Amino acid sequence: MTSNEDRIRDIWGRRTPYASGAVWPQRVDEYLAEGVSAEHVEWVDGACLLCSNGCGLQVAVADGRMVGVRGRADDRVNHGRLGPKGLYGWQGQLHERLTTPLIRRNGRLVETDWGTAMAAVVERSADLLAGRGPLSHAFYTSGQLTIEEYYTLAVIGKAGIGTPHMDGNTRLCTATASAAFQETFGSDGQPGSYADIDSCDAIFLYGHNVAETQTVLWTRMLDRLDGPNPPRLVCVDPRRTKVAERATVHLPILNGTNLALMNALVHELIAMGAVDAQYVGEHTIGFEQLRAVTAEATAEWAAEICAVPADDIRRAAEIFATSDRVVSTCSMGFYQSHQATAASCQVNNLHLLRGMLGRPGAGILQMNGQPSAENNREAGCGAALPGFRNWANPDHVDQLAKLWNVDASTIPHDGPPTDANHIFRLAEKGSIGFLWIAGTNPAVSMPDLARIRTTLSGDQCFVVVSDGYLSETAELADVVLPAALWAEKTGTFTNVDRTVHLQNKAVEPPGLARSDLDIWVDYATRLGLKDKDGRALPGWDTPEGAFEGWKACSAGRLCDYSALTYEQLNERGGVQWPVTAGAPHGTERLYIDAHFATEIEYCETWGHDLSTGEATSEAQYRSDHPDGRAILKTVPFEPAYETPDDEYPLRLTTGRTVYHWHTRTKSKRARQLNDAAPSMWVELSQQDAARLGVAEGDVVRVTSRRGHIDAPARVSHVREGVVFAPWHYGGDPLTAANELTLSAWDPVSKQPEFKVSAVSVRRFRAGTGPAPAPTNTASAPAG
Ligand SMILES: Nc1nc2c(c(=O)[nH]1)N[C@H]1C(S)=C(S)[C@@H](COP(=O)(O)OP(=O)(O)OC[C@H]3O[C@@H](n4cnc5c(=O)[nH]c(N)nc54)[C@H](O)[C@@H]3O)O[C@H]1N2
Ligand SMILES: Nc1nc2c(c(=O)[nH]1)N[C@H]1C(S)=C(S)[C@@H](COP(=O)(O)OP(=O)(O)OC[C@H]3O[C@@H](n4cnc5c(=O)[nH]c(N)nc54)[C@H](O)[C@@H]3O)O[C@H]1N2
Ligand code: SF4
Ligand SMILES: [Mo]
Repeated sequence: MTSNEDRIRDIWGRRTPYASGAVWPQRVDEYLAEGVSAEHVEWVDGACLLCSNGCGLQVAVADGRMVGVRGRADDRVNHGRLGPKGLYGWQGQLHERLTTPLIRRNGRLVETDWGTAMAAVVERSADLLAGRGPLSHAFYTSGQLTIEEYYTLAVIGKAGIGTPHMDGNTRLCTATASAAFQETFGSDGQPGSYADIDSCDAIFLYGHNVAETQTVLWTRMLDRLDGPNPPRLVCVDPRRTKVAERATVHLPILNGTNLALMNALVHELIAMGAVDAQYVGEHTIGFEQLRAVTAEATAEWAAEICAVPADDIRRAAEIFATSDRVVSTCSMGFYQSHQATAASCQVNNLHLLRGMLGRPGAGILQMNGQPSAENNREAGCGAALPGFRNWANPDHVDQLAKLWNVDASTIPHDGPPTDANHIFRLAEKGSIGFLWIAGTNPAVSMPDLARIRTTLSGDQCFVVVSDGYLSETAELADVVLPAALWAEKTGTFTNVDRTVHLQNKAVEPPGLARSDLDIWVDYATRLGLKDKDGRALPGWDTPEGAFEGWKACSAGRLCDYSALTYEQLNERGGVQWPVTAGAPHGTERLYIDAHFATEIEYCETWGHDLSTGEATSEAQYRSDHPDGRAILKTVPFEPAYETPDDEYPLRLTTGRTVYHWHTRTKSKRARQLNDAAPSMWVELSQQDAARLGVAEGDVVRVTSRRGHIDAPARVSHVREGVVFAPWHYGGDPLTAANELTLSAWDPVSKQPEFKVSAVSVRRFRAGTGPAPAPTNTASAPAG
């Protein structure tokens, strides 16, 4: 047991090395507020909700208040460990919470009661539905709510109101993971398992700073790296992250060049004769096309574009070619990019070419970032039908119509559902007149913020915000509803490797705050949403009722929860879906028989052209005969939307630091986390800093075509030509990285391009000391 040690300084804690094939040792991490003793608290089971890793934990409660957390030793995900956010982040929930609804009167938000607030919401909603119909309505939600909440809103939005305008901030986060799974395997759904780390002989991390963003997953990798027969590690990241420091090969490619690298890795693998011809022949289609598109993509060709040595690209390909069990992870460095889906599909393709899937140690982890991003996708709360159903397949729509007892015509399926980029565009123009935002803070997290602020503050669209705090977005709303947060309500959520956890309610929410589930059921009731027989939609008002509804909806689909119960989750901690009568304790890996979800009656999509985003027709899909085989596809590399020129000569990329969670609503209110990274900085390479006459700590102005920010410079190990900015520091337009980013997205996943904008940097004024950036992370000072 390691209690109350300084896990700000020692981010990953004590090593517990282990050998390939052994079980990852337990190590229980605990943090209790000062003066609290472990004997005097009650422990409530749950899991951490501060990233997609989903570490099992228990919440310590004393006198009705949260006073600490400790990891669950028996949980399959973390074997007891917690990282800095997990240990300290909960304290942020104790401060500056919203405790009453707010309503805008004469331009100002004033306190009100629930009756008044909900009446205002329902009146506007009912008027618009009567006058302009369902297309006037949009719901923009989260990757941080519970399955029960997502599924409840899915039923309200899709069966009750019937609007196609529903999406989650998962669009900004893991839309590409979902898209890449659909294009390759026919359906969303993570094939691999965290247990693959225990026996792999190589790990490839593509645009994934796991050391800071899934700290406990990194401790698992570190424990392998420090044990006997460690895996070889390949890291693709323009910064020298802690991952890069441990890598066998680090490829610090220019941001925006991922697909060039991936096409070269595939080219070199084929050239080395490392393809498992039997596996490819039996279980895939599209090999000849893949070979043709990558025919010219040699290591030398990619080296020019990515600005890394050709030999390093070949070494990486060799590691893949000579390993028997590779784990690959892919994250925002790949997903928030102009050819995001294509690059991420190439990661899937490498595994297929070597037949490395569905067995221990050989797995793909297309990452989720947020703790329940997966659930928004599967429950159909966003731009998808529930249960990975295909909106273009009338049988799938009929299944839902039957389940919900509504007309199939109510369920939006005339065309693809609306993505968040377009929802905001329609709200900007007023064609969406009612926008409900829950569990996300787009006034900081969306690209091109000046535009988002105008959209949210204008009169053309009525904006409802449910949040636990008065966020930058809530400040612009017409009605603000105080939401219960994690551990103040009961509900389930699913992590990266399909592990479902149940968080039991541990404490009461503050003041009048209510759970999102309660709020949405109240809204549906007041609106009078009914099924064909006049029964209330949704037909539940408790988390367990919603969970039962979701189980029925998921039955028979890849994400099948039908045999999972709250009891089992409480007994065992995490359980991996699918959980069915045939697999009552869950399923470690998908596709162990190499039979994929591409049958035409079953699949979630007919696929897309990865260059243009144009949908493949059903007829075309049928004539390609995937029939359970995976689909190999790629397209040629194209340059990013914005590339450097004389006026904007540098490439900005944005991302995270270990100590903060996104727009910091929680982490800035947790003392240890806030003190560790209190304010904004930007990172420059030594070469660029020297050229620009910038010294450590000098305030620089970073300017793009959209706006500018001012911040102290950290001269770090980011590669030459690239500027890195954390995007956590909203609130002040002069420190919010998204003032600089552009409204552009991948054509298939529609995930915004947060990782490349052209910028100029100049020294603005002298600093007062080193930049306020961490020194023990990727942001460490150079030299
Ligand atoms: N501490 C912390 N942890 C988090 C979060 C948090 O806010 N804070 N958020 C969670 C969420 S929602 C998410 S989505 C995940 C994200 O987790 P990550 O994807 O690991 O996080 P990022 O920092 O956005 O980006 C990862 C890396 O991509 C690199 N990169 C930038 N541009 C490119 C490029 O063009 N190509 C390549 N190959 N790499 C590039 C960056 O240098 C960065 O190190 O983290 C989750 N975990
Ligand atoms: N430039 C740049 N921009 C990015 C990214 C990047 O890498 N670079 N990453 C993108 C990614 S991956 C993501 S995931 C998004 C994240 O962007 P956001 O979702 O906007 O960020 P959060 O700060 O997590 O906002 C979540 C909000 O929900 C509230 N909340 C938490 N729990 C609950 C709950 O149970 N109920 C309700 N009603 N509210 C709750 C929190 O207080 C907070 O205000 O940002 C994206 N934006
Ligand atoms: S790795 Fe993620 S889930 Fe685990 S403790 Fe840290 S923030 Fe929480
Ligand atoms: Mo994310």
